[in-house]
Amino acid sequence: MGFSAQMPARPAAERDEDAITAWQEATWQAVRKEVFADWGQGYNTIIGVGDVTGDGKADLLERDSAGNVRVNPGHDSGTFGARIKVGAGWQNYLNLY
Ligand SMILES: [Ca+2]
Repeated sequence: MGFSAQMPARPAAERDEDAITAWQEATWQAVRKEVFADWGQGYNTIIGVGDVTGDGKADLLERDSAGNVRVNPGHDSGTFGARIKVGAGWQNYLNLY
């Protein structure tokens, strides 16, 4: 059908590569924040999923290679709380969305 779920068939006509690069070098560097250190070796998926805990704050969801799924509840300060196991048996799924 001429398209891929991963790559668009052609770039957006409105895409301004110079503006994107400038944003990445200036704005993104100023606002990015380390939320965890030395993290992720045991995880094969880490995604921002919105609010799954119901408190109105965005959370992180991660899956380890054994298929366990955990959520780190987001805080107003831009940090995340300790992980909470919310599922198991998800190792056979290629992706989580
Ligand atoms: Ca939340």
